[in-house]
Formats: sequence, C-alpha cells, structure tokens
Amino acid sequence: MAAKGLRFAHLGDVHLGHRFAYLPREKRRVRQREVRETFTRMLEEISRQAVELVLVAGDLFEHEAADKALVQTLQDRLGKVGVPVVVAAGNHDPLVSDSPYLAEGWPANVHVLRGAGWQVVDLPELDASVVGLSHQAPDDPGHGLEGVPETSRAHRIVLAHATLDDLYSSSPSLPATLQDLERLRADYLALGHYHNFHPIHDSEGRLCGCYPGTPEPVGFDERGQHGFVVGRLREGDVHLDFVPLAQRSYLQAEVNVSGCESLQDILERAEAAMRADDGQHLWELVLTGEVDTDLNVETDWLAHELQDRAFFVKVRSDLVPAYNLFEMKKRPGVVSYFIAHMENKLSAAQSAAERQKIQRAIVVGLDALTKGELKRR
Ligand SMILES: [Mn+2]
Repeated sequence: MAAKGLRFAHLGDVHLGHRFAYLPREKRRVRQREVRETFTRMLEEISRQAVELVLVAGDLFEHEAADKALVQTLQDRLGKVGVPVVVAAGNHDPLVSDSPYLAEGWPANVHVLRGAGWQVVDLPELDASVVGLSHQAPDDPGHGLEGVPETSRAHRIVLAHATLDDLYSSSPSLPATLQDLERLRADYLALGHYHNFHPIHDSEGRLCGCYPGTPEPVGFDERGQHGFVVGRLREGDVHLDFVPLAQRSYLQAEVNVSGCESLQDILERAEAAMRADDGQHLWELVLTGEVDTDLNVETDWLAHELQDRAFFVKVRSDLVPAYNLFEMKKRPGVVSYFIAHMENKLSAAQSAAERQKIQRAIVVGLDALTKGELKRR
C-alpha cells in the first residue's frame, strides 16, 4: 500500500528577542515588536494551512532575551497549533542548564529535542519519524553524523540547526557536506541556521529539503523575501511552497559617486538610488567610485540626512579617493619616488583585494607626504 502523504510546516531562525543593536532605540523596539507579530501571524497562517506537523529548526528565540513572558507566549502559541510541533535547539537557543526548553509547562503536542546526540520523535499517527539534534551550547559543533538512528516509518525527516559547508563555512554549527546529509537517507531535510531561504537539492538534482530563513529578517545580509515553508511529502517526492510574511525588507544599493564635487551631489545620487522605496524598509547604501581627496565624505552625515526617506538607512563607503598620480609623478623628490615604488607593487599584486589595499596605501602615503596628515580612508 502506498504511504499516505504528509503535509508540514517548516520554520526556523525566528530570533525572538533579537536586539537590533545597530538601530536607534525607538526603532529597535519597533523591529522587536515586528519579529513577535510576524511569529504570531506565522502560527495563524500555519493553522489556516491545515498542516499535520510543524518543524522548528532552531534559533526560535535568543537565550539572553528569554524572560518568563516570552516563554509563556511560546508555550501558549505552540500549544494552540494543535498538531505535533518538533523543536530542535540552535546556537542562539541552546540547551544550557537554564534554558527555557528545560522549564515546566510545555504543552503535550510540543516535542523539544532535549537530549544530547541524535534523537527520534516517533509519530505513528502520521507514519512519520523526526530524527533530530539540538545544540547543547552556543558553540556546539554537534555530534557529527555518526550514530544517527534508523527508523521504520514511511516518512523520515531530519531536523537540525546545521551548516551546509558551502553556505556558512565559518560557523561551528554541525558542519556537514551534501554527501554527509545524503547518507542520512532523509525524505526531507529540515534545516535551520542560514537566514535566507535556500532550497537543498540532492546530487541527482531532486529537491530534498531547505533552510526556510528568518520569517522577519534581522540583518543587512538578509535581503529578498522572508517567511516560512509549507511542504508536502508524497512517495519520496518533496514539494515546497514558500509563504512570505516579513513586514519590512533589507535593501542594498550601490551608489557610484564618481564626479561628485560636494556632499550635496552625493546626497542627490543616494536619494535617486532610493527612489523606488515606499519609505518602509532598511537600506544599506554602498558608495563606490573615485572622488577627489579634498572631499571629506562623511557617511554619518549622509545617513542622517537620508533617515526620513526610509525606516532606516546606513551608508558604507567603498570609495577610492583619487590623487592625480600622472601629474604628481612629475614632482621631483620623495613623492615621485613613492608613487613609482607603489606602482611597482601594484603591478606585482596577485589579487583584486591586494590591489585595493595598495591603492589605499598610496592615498594614505600621499596624504602624509603632501598634507602632513593621516586621515581615515
Ligand atoms: Mn539564526
């Protein structure tokens, strides 16, 4: 007899309690409230979608921010979902001794993976098993992929807060390669840790899991759509629908300011780059190009002037201040010697990063030699 299909929701990295340290205080409160609101809307949407199982792939909340009220809210809301909810702890909500996951009061439908090592939540009514792993500490590298239990139900789901090597290579969370994960023979890989939605395909190109990403984005590298996924497993096939939920987006624009002669010019180009925005989002503007060394590009002032055009604006400078090297080389003495010396280094440079570093060194050196001052460049 063919196994019955399984309809589930997969979410992760909600980061309830995230501090938004880069925002001014009143905007921090707004974003913290929006993270909570989006979590609530997500659970309402999950109820509407009539799923049979909910998978929470870690970083549901941030441990430092987990007060009694937050824990109470989580227990209430997850209890009301009414179907089994399986929760793996991530690096931000690890199972340390005072973890709220170890407190009393979790409803019977919420199965937190509370042990060390790989564990199984057996769900006979769904003919499914969830095999999962929780972080025991923020920097827990995991137990590797040895000793993963066998299961005999029709649907085998693997749930973990884990690093897939090519995505997050610097992070310590359970590093794994696609081949490692394939050895787990999961019908579905419910992963968390990566904050942007990222589908996972097996070596034959078939969809086999995903990172749902943050439902409400929390950082400037979390661009694009944010929400959670509703999935369907049927006879070994995975089908996923992404459900967008986020209230605000993180946007980035490169602003080429070459030729600008004043801060006002730069401001106008930045405003033009943001024209499409309805004023509700969080922007990172990256200034690029070359400007005259006498123009002091104050990124803080620019950000301040742009603040009422969006929810929040941050300005970063990748500018290369430009000296006219051709003219300056004609001067006798140490300046032309310095330029010739650095140009030799430039032509021997092995990478774009090295060239950029040398170009900055030329500017800093010329500041010192011609103006007698060292500026932050
Ligand atoms: Mn996270």
